[in-house]
Amino acid sequence: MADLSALKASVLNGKRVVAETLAREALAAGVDPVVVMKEALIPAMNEVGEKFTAGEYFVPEMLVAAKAMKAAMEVLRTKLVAGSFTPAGKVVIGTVRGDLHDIGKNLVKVMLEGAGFEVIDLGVDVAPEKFVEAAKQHSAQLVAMSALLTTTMLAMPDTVKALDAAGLRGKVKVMVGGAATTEAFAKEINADGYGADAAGAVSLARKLVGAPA
Ligand code: B1M
Repeated sequence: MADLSALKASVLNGKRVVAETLAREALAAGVDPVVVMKEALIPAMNEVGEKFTAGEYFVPEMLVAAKAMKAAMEVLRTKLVAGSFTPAGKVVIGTVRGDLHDIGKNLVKVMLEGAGFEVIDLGVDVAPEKFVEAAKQHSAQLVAMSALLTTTMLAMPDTVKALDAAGLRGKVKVMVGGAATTEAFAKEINADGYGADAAGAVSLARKLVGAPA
């Protein structure tokens, strides 16, 4: 039986090798990778955030936890993307200007790939003009932006405006997400949708490109 609570604890304590091993064991025991994410990895990072807010964790603890989370996610990745065939659509994804948080964005990327989307990942700290350039270059149907900071979410409306100015808004839908954002914020900045989590991001992406649910 896979020990998801030990996996959660390994991420919380920044034990990268243990996290990687336990993620492998969970898959070998036949646990659905989505369950591993929902029951171990995401709750672990949420708890890291709570500890940071409470002053129990500082940036170094957050960093090692993030590294352990990434290592475990990398193990799940192959299983999550297995089974994709014809691309459901092309998505350009990135974390917005000034923001270096990429765990949630990577999770959304992997889930989109798993759902059959072709994903062009621009990484972190992506300027509005980079999103525009990539959307044009790859003829993407969707631009997906992630922001974790209340300061950096303000780069999202700049990107929407830049896509507008480049004449792309008729061709490209925009979805936003990340802990700093909300449905109301998405509406306010004239985005086409908001994804609360990685699974929500997939349903929304399907809806926005008109792919079957
Ligand atoms: Co940062 N950090 N951090 N951090 N960090 C937060 C976000 C914070 C909430 C912690 C806190 O105070 N409780 C806080 C932000 C406060 C605010 O603005 N309101 C914060 C801060 C303050 C900072 C620094 C400023 C700290 C400092 O240096 N003093 C600094 C900023 C650096 C920068 O970006 N310029 C900083 C740095 C870091 C680390 C580098 C140490 C590390 C990031 C490592 C990395 O990503 N590679 C880090 C981490 C790990 C966190 C917490 C603990 C965890 C974030 C995370 O990975 N969560 C975080 C606290 C928290 O959120 N609980 C915190 C797990 C991840 C799966 O969730 O990214 O929300 P999330 O993604 C979810 C959904 O939001 C959604 O799906 C995902 C899966 O469900 N989603 C989308 C995400 N993107 C989406 C896009 C979509 C749709 C859905 O469509 C496009």
